Amino acid sequence: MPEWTATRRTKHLPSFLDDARLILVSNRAPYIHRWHLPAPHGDSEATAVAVRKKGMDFGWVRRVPSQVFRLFQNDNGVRWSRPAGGLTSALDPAMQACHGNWDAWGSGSADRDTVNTQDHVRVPPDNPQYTLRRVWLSEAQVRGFYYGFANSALWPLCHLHLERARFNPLHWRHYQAVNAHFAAAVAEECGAERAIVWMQDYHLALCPAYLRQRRPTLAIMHFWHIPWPPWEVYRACPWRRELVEGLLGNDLLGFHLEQHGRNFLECVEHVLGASVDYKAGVVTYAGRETWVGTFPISIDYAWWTRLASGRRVTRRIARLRAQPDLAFPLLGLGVDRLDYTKGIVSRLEAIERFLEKYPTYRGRFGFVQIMVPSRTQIEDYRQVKTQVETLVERINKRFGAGSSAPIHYRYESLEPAELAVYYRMADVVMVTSLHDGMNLVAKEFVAAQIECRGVLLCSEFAGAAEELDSALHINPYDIEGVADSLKRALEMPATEKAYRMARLQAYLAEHNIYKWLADIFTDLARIQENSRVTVTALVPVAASASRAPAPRGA
Ligand code: GDG
Repeated sequence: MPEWTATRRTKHLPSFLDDARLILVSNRAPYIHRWHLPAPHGDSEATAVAVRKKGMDFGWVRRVPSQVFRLFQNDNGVRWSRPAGGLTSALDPAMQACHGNWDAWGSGSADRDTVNTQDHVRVPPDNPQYTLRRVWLSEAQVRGFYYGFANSALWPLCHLHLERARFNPLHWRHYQAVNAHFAAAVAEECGAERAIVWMQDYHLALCPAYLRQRRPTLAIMHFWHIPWPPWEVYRACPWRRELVEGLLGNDLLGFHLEQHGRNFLECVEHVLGASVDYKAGVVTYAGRETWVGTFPISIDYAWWTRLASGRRVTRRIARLRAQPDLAFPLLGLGVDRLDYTKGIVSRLEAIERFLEKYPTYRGRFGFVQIMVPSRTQIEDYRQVKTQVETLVERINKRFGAGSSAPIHYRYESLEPAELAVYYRMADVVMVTSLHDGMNLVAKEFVAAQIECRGVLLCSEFAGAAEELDSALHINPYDIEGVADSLKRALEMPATEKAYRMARLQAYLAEHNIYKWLADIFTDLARIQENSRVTVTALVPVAASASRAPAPRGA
């Protein structure tokens, strides 16, 4: 029985929050509403294209006011969905347990039509637990801030793909403006109440300092979901000073791995010449302290296990297994947002090498690659898609016979229940990230392995590898080595597979998303308590071990 359950978390949260309101802030929203038919104000280019393609005339729709349009639409006119991605899938269960308030960009075509006058909507739409406040961005802001600076500069920079990073001053200006816009929305949301603001990720690096200017005494913390690069790479960013200054507006800044935190501290020291206590993990700059801690994110383990145990899943597996294109005795699986950091091309190359080197597996081993569309407006992402599809075609041509092609490729977004089906059915899951903050797919697979018969191949460059020591660790740059590890996984005795999987499960059942939350809030409480003591005593308190963020896995 895991120690940290949703119920226990809910019970303990008020003491962590100390009656303050929790406001979570991220770029991506956990729920998106879309018009099933085109919206009257035509705010979705995708919908417009779909309508054009189908040759339908929805001109009349655009001429009626939205209130009237909504009467025509009825409930089926608007559909909601959860975006794919680690941040929202990890934090939604946490927010459901905390009943806080989540502020995020409203990007769906029906988002404006589903909020009240304060831009609020209760979510999850089918079982409301907390309030989502939608923040509106213009198209130019989305291009400059989201596709531009966040995903074409910071993302590649933090994942060590310097050659892909584009540092464009216009994108930077949009990034600044959007961060200021978020800070204003959050300040308004806090009102005069006591609140804890929890920022998320690389889209909002400047927001903590902007918010601090407006509300100097607010408790602000931030979780950085991706790696922080070493100084030698980070220094390439023309706005390296502004970014770290922005993040030092936080009281607490969390990373998945100790190494990422250390990289951050080194960058702060180099760029700002700030005073850094590496042992305690604290920066003193401009008269205030920012604590840096390590908190490896996790999943709602029990939820995934329950999902995978359902009778519908069992029936669906039987149906899929009966399909001729999946009727292989051994099945591998890859699940990723389409991203060059996930090493999908290397993975396919390793599978090709495996089938070439070990011909007895031809016709006996199939591989399902689920690739979720992501950042499709960025050229680098379109190129990876083409590379992957070319490789899939080549492998299937080389090793396919009749209707049974070894690679079964799905380029689409799937519901978690369908993902659970694949996780439970797989003999092996390949996580081949070239660099990854954590990788939740690795953890979800473990939770869904009800029969303990699958093997996890986990890249040593994914944060998950640090905790998941009973997985087979692989180096995705070593194609030959990955091909051999795949063979080892498939030939592993059933008892060893079960032993390894059971160990991983025991670890994750305890180190789940609720423990992650508890660790972060306990640490924030410790920091706040200490700063209260400091102020009351009016004497400087030296950084002590007791104030240091909890060690990893503690
Ligand atoms: C960042 C960091 C870090 C997958 N297909 C669908 C879908 N998913 C969900 C999975 C999983 C998530 O997306 C992907 O997890 P990752 O960890 O690979 O996430 P990134 O998007 O790269 O996120 C990463 C994470 O933040 C958390 O801190 O682990 O290192 O890069 O949860 O289940 N979700 C939906 N449809 C799909 O088709 N809705």
